Amino acid sequence: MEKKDYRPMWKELGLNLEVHDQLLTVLGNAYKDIYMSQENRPKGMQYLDFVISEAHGLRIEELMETKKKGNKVIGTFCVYVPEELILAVGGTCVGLCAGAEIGIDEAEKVLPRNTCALIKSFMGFKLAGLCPYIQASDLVVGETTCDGKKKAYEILNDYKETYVMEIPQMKTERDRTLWRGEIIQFKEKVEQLTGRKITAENLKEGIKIANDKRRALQRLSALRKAIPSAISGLDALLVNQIAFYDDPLRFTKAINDLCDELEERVQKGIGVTKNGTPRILVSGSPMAVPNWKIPWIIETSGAVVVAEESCVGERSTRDLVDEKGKTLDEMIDAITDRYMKIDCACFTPNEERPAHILDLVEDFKVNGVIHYSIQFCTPYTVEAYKVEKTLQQKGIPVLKIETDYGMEDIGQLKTRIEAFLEMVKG
Ligand code: BJ8
Repeated sequence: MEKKDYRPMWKELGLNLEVHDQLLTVLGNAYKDIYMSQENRPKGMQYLDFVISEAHGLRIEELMETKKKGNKVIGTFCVYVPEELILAVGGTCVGLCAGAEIGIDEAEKVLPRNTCALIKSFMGFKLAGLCPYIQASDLVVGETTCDGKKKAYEILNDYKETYVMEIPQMKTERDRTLWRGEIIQFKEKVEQLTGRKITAENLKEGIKIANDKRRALQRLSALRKAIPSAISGLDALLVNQIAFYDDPLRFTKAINDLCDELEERVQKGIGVTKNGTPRILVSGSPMAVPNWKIPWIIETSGAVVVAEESCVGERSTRDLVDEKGKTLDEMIDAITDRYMKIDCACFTPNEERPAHILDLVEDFKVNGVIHYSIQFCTPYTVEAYKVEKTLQQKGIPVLKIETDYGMEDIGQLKTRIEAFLEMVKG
């Protein structure tokens, strides 16, 4: 089928058409090489292949359609932004482009070179005119997680209105009070932006939509415990990545269908790996589309990734919002508590995270952990020490990796990962 020409829409959104074309070509080729070359993929992945092929096309068209109906689109960069409040008023929450090196030259005009790749990427996407999601957004919501992000949002605000939520750095009662206040203030911001009131009824619905999506992802995660693995780590990562920008109702249905298929595979013992394939947990910084570098190296070196201890993975799907609340106040409490459980390395102390990693190692019968930090990401790079120590004390093999979005270190990383996998097997 002839692909629709979205260039008029991209032009209207103010994208840099020439460079955007180049980006789509690079992405299309990378997807073909990394994803379509995998063998024995579940049929349900065809939906995800379609979504990714239309990520800058049909999905953006859908966003523009919903905007025409008076609904708002809100762009985010962090799993701390409570999407329940956005869904409550018929809004759409989308994760913004932050996983590719393109636009870095533009980003480095306003940011120091030694800024983490994720931050440089979102700034580059905006400044180079390459992210249709930010262009389609009515508001960007940032957060005071790491220093790099919070200072970058001040600059981003010069180009796109950026509302910043204050995230506490600790988890005492006082911090919970601060965070609850932030959620209420954000609720008011959403109400002001949309001209719609958040009520107990619509918030209940928003909570349900977000929870249903998480439940589907939890189902997928649980199915990855099977030996042999019914799905590759690359495919499972893609599902978690697409969760940030697809329509939540359609996505939830598609992932539940995929899980039905995986359940059948598990029952029949059908897998994408052979017996004895090392099972790897990847832990650390989030991997936004199209950051597939590390799992791709791992899975083309004879191992399988069985879980991601990351915001694009377990950290954002593990906890649900308690649905028992009846009043608005009770629901805000439930949202506050759910988000306070996120164990991002921006918190201190962050003892929950090593404990969660140990649980994952046990539950998923993990043979080794690869700790991944985006280069210049201080929170995760520093916290890697504690993670490594905890794992070593239990005799669990661990490899620490620090890298950016570039491809220059692929050979070196492959050598290190292959040596690690040999050790894990031995
Ligand atoms: S809750 S992990 S999504 S902040 S990689 S920009 S931390 S220097 S992305 Fe994150 Fe929210 Fe935490 Fe999750 Fe800074 Fe590190 Fe860069 Fe990072």
